[in-house]
Amino acid sequence: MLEKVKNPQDVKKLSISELNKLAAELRKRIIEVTSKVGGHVAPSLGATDLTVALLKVFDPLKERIVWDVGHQSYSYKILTERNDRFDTLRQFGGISGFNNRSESKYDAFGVGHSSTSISAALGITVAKEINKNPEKTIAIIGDGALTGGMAFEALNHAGNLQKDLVVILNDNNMSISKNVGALQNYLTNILVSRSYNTLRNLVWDFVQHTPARVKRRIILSARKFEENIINTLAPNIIFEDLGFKYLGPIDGHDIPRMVRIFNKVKTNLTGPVFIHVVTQKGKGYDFAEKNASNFHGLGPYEIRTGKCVKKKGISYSKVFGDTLCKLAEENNKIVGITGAMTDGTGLTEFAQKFPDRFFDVGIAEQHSVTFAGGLATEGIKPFVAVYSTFMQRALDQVIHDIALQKLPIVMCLDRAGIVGEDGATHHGAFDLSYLNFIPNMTIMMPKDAAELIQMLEFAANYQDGPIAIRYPRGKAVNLELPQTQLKLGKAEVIQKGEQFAILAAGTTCQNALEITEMLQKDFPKITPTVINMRFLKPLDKQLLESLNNYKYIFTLEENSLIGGLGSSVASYFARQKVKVHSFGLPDKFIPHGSTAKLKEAYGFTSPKIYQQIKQILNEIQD
Ligand SMILES: Cc1ncc(C[n+]2csc(CCOP(=O)(O)OP(=O)(O)O)c2C)c(N)n1
Repeated sequence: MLEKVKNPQDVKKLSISELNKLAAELRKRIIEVTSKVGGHVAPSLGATDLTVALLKVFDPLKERIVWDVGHQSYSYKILTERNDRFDTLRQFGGISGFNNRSESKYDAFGVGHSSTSISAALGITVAKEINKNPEKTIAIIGDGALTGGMAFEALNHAGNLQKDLVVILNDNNMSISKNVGALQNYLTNILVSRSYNTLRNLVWDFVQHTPARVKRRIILSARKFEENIINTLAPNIIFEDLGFKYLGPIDGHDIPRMVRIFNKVKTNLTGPVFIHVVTQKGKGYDFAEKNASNFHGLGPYEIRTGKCVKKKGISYSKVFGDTLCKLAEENNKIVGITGAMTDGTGLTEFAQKFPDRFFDVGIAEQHSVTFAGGLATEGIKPFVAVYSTFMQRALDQVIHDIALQKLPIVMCLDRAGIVGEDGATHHGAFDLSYLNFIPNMTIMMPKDAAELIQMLEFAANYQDGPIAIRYPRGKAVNLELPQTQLKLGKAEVIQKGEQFAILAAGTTCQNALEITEMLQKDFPKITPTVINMRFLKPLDKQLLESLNNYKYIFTLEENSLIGGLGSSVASYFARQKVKVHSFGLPDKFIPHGSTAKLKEAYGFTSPKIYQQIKQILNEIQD
């Protein structure tokens, strides 16, 4: 069937039984491709029936459909003219794992970070009205994404504006792991009182089909009936109180029912509508249903066994999690905080061992930081583990709530640098830049796993302001260099040379060592000084001063070249003769692809960096 269904117009021609068949084929296709390239399997399988029903009723080029995060939209991608490219999912030069306006006219809004869909869809709705376009706009948001502050801000605005916005809640009771928070408890309560809602929808259905003359009287009576009797069976629907018409809960795998309700919404209802759809994460693939959290996002796997193909080594996240457990055993003031990323940040064991000192705050990075600030004012030592890219959300909280008050929280920024297949929305390309300009910040960059442990121990005992520690995704490396003492604002000299120095940030120390080896083969007379900077802030100015009479300084960092180590070192030497040449990430959004391919394409491998250094040295020697 997928052979002949190329676009949403083709979906519209299908009968209900054909739609069910289409959903089964979509699932098969998703499993086939993701088993080879990895990806967000469980979210996309869970949203497949919903996608089919949506496209049966709505026209995405007219109504516009905004997905939240976009990780659940693989079926949508396949049905919007991307089936022939679906095998290239998340690979360099292939289609993205999220929605992207530059990839397809069907993608109404670019996504990757959570909780943006209602805001964007509301903007589109208002723009349509200004442009005299009567079509509705649709936002699809998960229960996890609904825990994010932006979603509440948008609901608040939308309920007041009363425009034709349709919000579909894809409620599977899961974020990446189990969803948390009072709102999720509330959604579960709604499910429990399902019979109430069924009855209520019957009343609304009936009202819609009565002549206008009697409609008003019936609505008034129905409201009274609802207030007096039915509300005693169930909680008030919060979304109705916010100005939405609430429909649901609806079985998100019952395609005919969804088609009926979406048709009703399309033709009969105006103003903001909230449709509560209940789905099962991973639906249709046994392993993903049973272990939805593992199948949220993963690398290639074997379809028959559901097992990952690649063996994972010990990651930096695991080193962080293990060390924090150890530190928390010694110090009962230490707490761990994450924003819906317990597994990803390595805090699973901490959560089990210290349930009273662990807080998953939901997809609420801003809140996580200020919450930690509050804890710190009372002498608690919070470690906030957030991916580098998601901490972008909390910039003002870091500046205003933490740094300004010099509160000693520790921000553990995982996934710093290039992250690979998740692409531009997920690379940790900016943290050094967005933290560097903040007064009172201490910024540390471990060169390897052993140094990450040292830095966490240092941070646990540091009381003089906030600390950020940034480390990359993936397998933890140990450079097996002799361990030296860690002192605030002091770099580590790995090799003492003369005239040329390589200053490396964090794990680029490994590149510095590889480049040094290559250099000594081609230029045996040159011995460069190799420095592990350890701290971007405070910058080791005493050490920089000792390099004043050098000819060339090369800096390495897996961060944007604007605002990071290279910028700081270049501005320090601005009035000196020494020339600073910086290697890092360009002033561009880096796309998706394997980390190895991306580093190759953007010149960030040791041989490629060395080629440029060699050229510079050849020019000097000429
Ligand atoms: C700001 C931000 N923080 C964290 C994430 C990581 N993240 C991606 S999907 C997800 C869970 C989303 O849950 P839900 O919206 O319920 O969708 P589901 O996967 O269950 O369908 C999280 C935490 C993100 N994308 N953006």
